[in-house]
Amino acid sequence: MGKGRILFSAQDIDPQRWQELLSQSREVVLEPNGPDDPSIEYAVVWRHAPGVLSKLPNLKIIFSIGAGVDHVLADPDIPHVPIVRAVADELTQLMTEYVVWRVLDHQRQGMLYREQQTRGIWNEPRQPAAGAVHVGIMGFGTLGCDAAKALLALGFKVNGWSRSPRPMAGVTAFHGADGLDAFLNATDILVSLLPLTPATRGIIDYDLLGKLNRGNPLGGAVLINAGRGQLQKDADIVRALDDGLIKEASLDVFETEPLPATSPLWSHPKVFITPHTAVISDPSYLVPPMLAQMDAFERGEKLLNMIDPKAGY
Ligand code: NDP
Ligand code: OXD
Repeated sequence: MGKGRILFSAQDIDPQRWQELLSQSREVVLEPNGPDDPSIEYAVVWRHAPGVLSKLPNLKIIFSIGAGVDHVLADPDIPHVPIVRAVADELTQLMTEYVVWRVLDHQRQGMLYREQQTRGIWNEPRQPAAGAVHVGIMGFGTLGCDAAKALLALGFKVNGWSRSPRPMAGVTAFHGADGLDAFLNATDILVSLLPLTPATRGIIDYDLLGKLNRGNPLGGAVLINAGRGQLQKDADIVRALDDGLIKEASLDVFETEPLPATSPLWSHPKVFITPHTAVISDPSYLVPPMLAQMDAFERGEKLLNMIDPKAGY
């Protein structure tokens, strides 16, 4: 019998390179061969067409092209098969680079320098040492822990917030709803690396931003969100900036993507925008572990990086 076929179903992603790499080991299709195609055993997806997976009678595993699986679980007819999320050292490294880049830019007053340059101003702003700045990482999982290590190596003070206790040497750890306020009060720069789940949707609102430590050596609190856009309320971020609850924000993700042309975030002088590119999921580092997991699964081995559908991540 041949190896199980793979359905590749992804919106806004050119399938060509994915197909090329996946098909080195197994046959890949972009459409099932009829609604009940029994030959498809695996699906590799990014915002797949809702309903397409539930019709496949022999589907064994769903692989998410993203580390976040909210796009998979958004399908109300998702079949009861294991869902494996994207985890790769290269992906983690890219996110750590993004976090370090943005934290350093805020700590070293990059926005102020850029503004001064446009006006030809030679002025030496206040630049607190890394050791005087507390970075709070909200979502202390694969990506959050790696970013924390890099920030600690640069001398920043690091706080972590997770659902369950996640102790790490050098990090002040907080967890659960009960630990959230203490975590925020101790945080000058908030980095969000949370997954989008029913428990985290809309969590970054005006009230939360008001709990950050704004009396800090940076001269105000900062938000960096590279988790998911629907964790945040875009309008609350604008209001928090205008009311002085936070002084600056770096946003990679937005409630609606692409960010609508009418959004006030585009032109806000205290907002730095990247278009959901903190990490670009490249098939060259995601396909090899996917194919290896398919083979391992067929040998009866345990799957890695499976999500808990009840928790939503
Ligand atoms: P992980 O699953 O490894 O980590 C998630 C972390 O969030 C864990 O620490 C978890 O707690 C915590 N968490 C989840 N729910 C809650 C909650 N209700 N309260 C408190 N903490 C919670 O995920 P990754 O680190 O791999 O990825 C994180 C997210 O980053 C992805 O889900 C995705 O949305 C986003 N992402 C964005 C990218 C981009 O380009 N902008 C690229 C890649 C990922 P616990 O440790 O207790 O389980
Ligand atoms: C991810 C993403 O979840 O790219 O991996 O957003």
